[in-house]
Amino acid sequence: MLIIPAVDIKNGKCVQLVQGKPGTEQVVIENPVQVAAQWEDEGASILHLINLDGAFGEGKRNQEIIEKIVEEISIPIQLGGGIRTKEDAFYVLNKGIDKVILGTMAIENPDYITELADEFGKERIIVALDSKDSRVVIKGWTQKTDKSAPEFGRIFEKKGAGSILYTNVDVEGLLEGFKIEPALELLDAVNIPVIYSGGITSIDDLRLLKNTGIHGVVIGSALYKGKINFKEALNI
Ligand code: AMZ
Repeated sequence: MLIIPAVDIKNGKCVQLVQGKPGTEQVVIENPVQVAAQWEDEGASILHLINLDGAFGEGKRNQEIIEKIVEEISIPIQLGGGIRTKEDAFYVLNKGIDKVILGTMAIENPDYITELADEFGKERIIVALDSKDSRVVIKGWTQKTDKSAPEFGRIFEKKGAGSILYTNVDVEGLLEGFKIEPALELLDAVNIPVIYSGGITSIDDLRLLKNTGIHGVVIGSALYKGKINFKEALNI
């Protein structure tokens, strides 16, 4: 199981929010480039990079920092947040980003998934299914759709998504653990790899997920708050 550290950028800083709400910053670190380099030094094999301003509709922010991170580190990067047009996806996939994470765009224009998968290879296309009260949410988690993650998962697998990033928004950033059932329902529904995120708080949480067939996990707050030691996590 891949253990993937998260660097979420807002206003040029590395932050961790509670349930994705602006203003709830529980971690604020000045230099995201240094933070990314530190995860590489500690043995990360992939970096999960989110442009939170982009997810909130301000895609132009943080571009320089993202480019600097691409320049500084040599491990693959999966980037999400504010990739809302095909052109946005083309741009970053041609600029050193290994995989794009598509949330809002995938829901609004599912056929773009197919076009991007045809152009770049499906393994470079991750669809984000962020779930709140059992419904997928988009636009920085402010807008609810009418379907659940398993329902969208089936659709997007057919459209050519290479993998799914599933986030349980209900528990994200709370550091109180997570519910396994919604993740299992999604795993049952699709045959492509699923990466889990949201509420992971302990090494025991990781052991539980490892036994489910989950492809990888994204960890944020628990790493920054010292609840999980990254090197220990890599060795489970
Ligand atoms: O924290 C949030 N409010 C938030 C967040 N972390 N909102 C969206 N995102 C992430 C999703 C996904 O990886 O988990 O941004 C990406 C989706 O962005 P977009 O712009 O494609 O919908």
